[in-house]
Amino acid sequence: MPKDTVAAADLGRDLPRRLMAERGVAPEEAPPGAWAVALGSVLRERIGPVWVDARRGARGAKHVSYLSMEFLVGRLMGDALRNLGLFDEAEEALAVHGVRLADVLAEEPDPALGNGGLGRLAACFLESLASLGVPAFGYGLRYEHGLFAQSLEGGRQVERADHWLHADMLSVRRPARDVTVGFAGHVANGAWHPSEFVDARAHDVPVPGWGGEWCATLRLWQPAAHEPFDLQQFNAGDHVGAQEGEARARALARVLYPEDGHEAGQALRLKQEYLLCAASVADVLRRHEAAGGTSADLPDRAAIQMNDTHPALAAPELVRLLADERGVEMGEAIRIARACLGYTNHTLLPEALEAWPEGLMWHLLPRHMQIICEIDARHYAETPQRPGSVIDHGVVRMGDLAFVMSHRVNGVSALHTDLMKRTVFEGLHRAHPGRIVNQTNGVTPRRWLRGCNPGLAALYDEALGPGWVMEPERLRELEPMLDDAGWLDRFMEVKRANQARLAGACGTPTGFMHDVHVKRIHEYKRQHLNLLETIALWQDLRDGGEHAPRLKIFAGKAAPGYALAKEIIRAINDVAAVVNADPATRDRLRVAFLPDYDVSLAELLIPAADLSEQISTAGKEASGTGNMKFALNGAPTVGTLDGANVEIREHVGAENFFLFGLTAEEAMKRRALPDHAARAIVVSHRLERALDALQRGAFSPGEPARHASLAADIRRSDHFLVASDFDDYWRAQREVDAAFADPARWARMAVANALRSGWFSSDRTIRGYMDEVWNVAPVPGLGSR
Ligand code: CBF
Repeated sequence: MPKDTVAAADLGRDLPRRLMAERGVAPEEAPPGAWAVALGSVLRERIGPVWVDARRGARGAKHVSYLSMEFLVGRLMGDALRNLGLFDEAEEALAVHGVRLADVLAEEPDPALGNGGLGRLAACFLESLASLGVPAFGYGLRYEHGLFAQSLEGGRQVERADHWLHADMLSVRRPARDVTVGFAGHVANGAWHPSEFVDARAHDVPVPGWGGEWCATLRLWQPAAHEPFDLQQFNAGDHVGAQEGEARARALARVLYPEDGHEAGQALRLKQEYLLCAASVADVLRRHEAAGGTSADLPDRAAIQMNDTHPALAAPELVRLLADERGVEMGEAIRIARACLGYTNHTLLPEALEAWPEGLMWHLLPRHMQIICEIDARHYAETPQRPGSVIDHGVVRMGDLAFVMSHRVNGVSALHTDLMKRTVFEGLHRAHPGRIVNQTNGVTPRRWLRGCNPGLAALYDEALGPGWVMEPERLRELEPMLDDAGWLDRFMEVKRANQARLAGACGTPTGFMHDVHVKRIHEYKRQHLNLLETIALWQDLRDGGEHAPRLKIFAGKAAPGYALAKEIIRAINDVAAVVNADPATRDRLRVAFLPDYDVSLAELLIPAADLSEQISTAGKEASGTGNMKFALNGAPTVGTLDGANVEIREHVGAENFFLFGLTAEEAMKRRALPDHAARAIVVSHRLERALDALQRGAFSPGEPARHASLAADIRRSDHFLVASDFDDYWRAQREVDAAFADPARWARMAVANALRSGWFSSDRTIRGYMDEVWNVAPVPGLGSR
């Protein structure tokens, strides 16, 4: 267990007291929700001294400021208890009152402050920074309703507002850190005079590191009206209009990713991004100056990371604050900003690389546009290679802006970084060789192994002692266990217990291979490839084929405006309804779509998985982090050579990975053939039959044309090469069947994956950023460096 440096915890005494103080109820009548509030309050008290000490200890040291529009943190209290070494004590203190800690922790809402990998990565990074003892702030927005809560109606995705803030257990309001942010207006003599103002209110979430010795801060900005209430308007009878300012300000952070198919949505998103950047950069400068820093020495004390292009406005904002408000010469301001800033690219999909219309930018951020023009002109003049312009065809290309204004730009897996250099950033890479570096993603083993898989953690503790959680590469020391049948049995016993736990929570059947495909629903992630294979498998079983009994589990959210992704969800559910009801096959094939995929559901699903589906079109998934979590929890991958799959396969061994599909290079060539889909379909009777069943309404008898467009899309355009990869995917899946049919072989594969995936720890990734991007060190005496 981690060293308990937290004030001698007497949770047995404090929890009931706090229950009465916070909720006015006695222990014997308290529901789990009331206990959760009490636990949150006690935790804040326990974390407080560590947090304050960390801030004091970091004074004068270089800080990392991680700017991200998403922080998919998941429930926080369990993690905090574990990292502080208070988990067992909390369990015992509650058990005295007949209450289960698990039930109490389940009362904490899972904040949907992110959409997918990029947001979850940011959360892992903060925890690793805290565990390694690095002074660090995460900066994000406090979305009132997060992404959305997903439910299914008739197999269709329905989006509802997520009301998570009713029980935000750990955050602390910091009014002294509030910032006022301006928009629009005009520029006179190089000075910006905004015409609108919004207050960014600071809410701090503590992120204690492993061992309870250090704590990072997640500072979330909540917008509020600068002038919330117009008394004169109210008294004149316009009672609602008098509060309009408040409604407008709150709209800024009501939801993550407001629909941007219209101008109002675009403006809202741009304002969100600027709100984050303006408040955070102001806060970074305030901290620096409060510690006696000057503009010139900012790069010695502040590393500012832009998580994707979303916070790219941090660059012109920092230049503005230095040049306009502190009188630094423009060229010098740009140089200082660049020395502080780093940019992480997370995707090469053209539609995901932000480009803001110039008109909108001039209207909302006129001074920033002037500065961007200045940056662009200077960059053009300084680079004889002429790599292209940040402002191009009426839009501001935020990827290029972030690149030009960063001293380091990184990709998130070896393949992705290589593709960055060869495709989207080819010109900029030639102009600035050495600026692009790779930092392969990672995940925190505290949450994604110790926390979500206590059975497996106990096995490791027994064999290695608890220290592996900060050094997961030590799991390789257990490789001799690959030849120990008894140990392999115990490992698989844990897997079965995790499947029973999932069954208890979600009603999934046991006794089947758990084949799990969970992530955002997107064509490039190819849930529809898996679905077509499911249909083909069902057809083959009905024809008398023999295959390992499988439960195909899908989960994930589709962006509200992404019609084809929603269509895929509906098709999965329609297929599930037919397949699950078929008495001829239901003992060998089941399909489940689990609604409302979030961090908490992932924590249940991943440890229960036998097989990890990572089947994106090669070249499209920047890295993936789910792939790492599955491998770490002992689920071999069926996957393409895409993103970090490539490195996972290298680590776990090719013999423990079910590879299929075109490589990134081959995929690019294949796509260039105008009739690539037709060519693949004509030679695959199996694919033709599965597509035909979907297209003719075999799974939607009441509405035969329901899935015709999905099938037609594959037949006609198939940009993501579902048809071209289908047969090889089928082959790989049959190899899975054969391996699974041999329990000893499967157990070895599962264990090899688990023991060899320690490299994919976010601690390793963070050390890479510390050395190659941020040039920061842990505070003396802390961290395992
Ligand atoms: O790098 C983290 C993740 O980011 C994404 O989710 C993203 O939002 N662009 C990518 O799609 C993932 O491949 C990547 O792992």
